[in-house]
This record gives sequence, structure tokens and C-alpha cells, in this order.
Amino acid sequence: MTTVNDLIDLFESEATRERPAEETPDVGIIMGSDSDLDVMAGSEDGRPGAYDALTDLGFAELTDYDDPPRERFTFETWVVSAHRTPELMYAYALTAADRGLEVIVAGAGGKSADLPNMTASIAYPLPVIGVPVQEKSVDSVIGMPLGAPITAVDAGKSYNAALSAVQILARQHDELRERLVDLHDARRQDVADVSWSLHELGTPDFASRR
Ligand code: RP5
Repeated sequence: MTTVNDLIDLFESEATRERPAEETPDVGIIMGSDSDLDVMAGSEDGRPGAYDALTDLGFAELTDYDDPPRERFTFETWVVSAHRTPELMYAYALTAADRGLEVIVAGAGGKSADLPNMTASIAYPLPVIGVPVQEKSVDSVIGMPLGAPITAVDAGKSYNAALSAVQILARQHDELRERLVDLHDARRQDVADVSWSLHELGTPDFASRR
């Protein structure tokens, strides 16, 4: 059984390793509970999430620090509860930069959604993008005091949070900038395709095919 202390030890020992950037996760996705997963990762029958955005952009999920994926850009995913495991949240955020992370996407739900904002305070100056998992979590995530910054997206929009994370990385990596532009071009083409199809088929025929 892996304990909370084991996880803390893992983060702390990883922080002391001198792994090359190609082998460490670039983006960290953390959530307060696995019940947040459908929002944070995306689900087949729901809105796409951070997992979908990152894999759309060619990132691979790193699940073993000793056996990283071949892809140059990777992310990791963890459950870190601010209230049930504050010491884990502290260790995760404090070691994040030394473990090679460039940006963290943190999501939590409920009215006391403290994981994103506390992670931002501890990991500072590493950027943290907060995701309110529910509408009622918005104030908690964005309500940081002056001098304690967090960037946040609208409720449930972890997909956008991941895009923002890649925008940050793209300042250093032209390859990622190109992938972001390609993704946006595909979105533009979708509009052209659907617009032409609606026009050409006419409304009743188009609607019946949806
Ligand atoms: C759920 O519990 C929320 O979605 C939240 O992300 C999660 C973890 O909350 P704490 O354990 O930090 O209180 O209600």
C-alpha cells in the first residue's frame, strides 16, 4: 500500500534528482478528489478536459519517473486534497519546480476549493492555473489576496486551463507554439465546414443529419 508519506517522500526525492528536462513532467495536473476527474481530464460523454487538451497537443502522460514516455512534452496527474492531506499539497507544491514542472493546473470543487489557491501560494513563482470544478467553487479559487497571484478559468473549463499551460510553455518552445496554432486552425476549419454544410444543405436537411 502506498501511503501519503510515501508520496511525500517520492516528491521530495524527485526534487533532489538532476533529471534532464526531457525526462521530467512539464505540466502537473492535480485535483482534490478523483470525483473531479471527469471535469479535470474530460469524459467521453461530457466536456473535454485538461487531459484531452494536452494529448491533442501531443503531450504524453508520465506515470513512472524512472520510465518517462518518449514524447518530449509530458504531464503528470495526481489527487492531492487540500484539507485531507495538507502535508501532501505542501510537498507537491514546494517540490514542483525542482521536479521540473513548468506550470501546474489545479482543480477543486465545493465551496472551500482551496487546492488551487494554496498550491499557487506554496509553488510561487511557478505559475498555477486554477480550475473551479463547480460553479460554487469559483469565488474560492479566484479570491486570492493582493500579491498572491493565481490565474484561473471558468468553472469546469480545465481544457482551457491546459491550453493556457501550453501557452506558457510555448514561450520557450516554438514547437508548442506551432501545435497551438495548428489546433486553432483546425477549430477555424470546423467553423468553415459546418457553415458551408448548413448553407449548402439548407436548415431542415442539416438539422436532420446532426
Ligand atoms: C470534493 O472534495 C471537491 O471536488 C474537492 O475537490 C474534493 C477535495 O476536497 P478536500 O478534501 O480538499 O476538502 O468535494
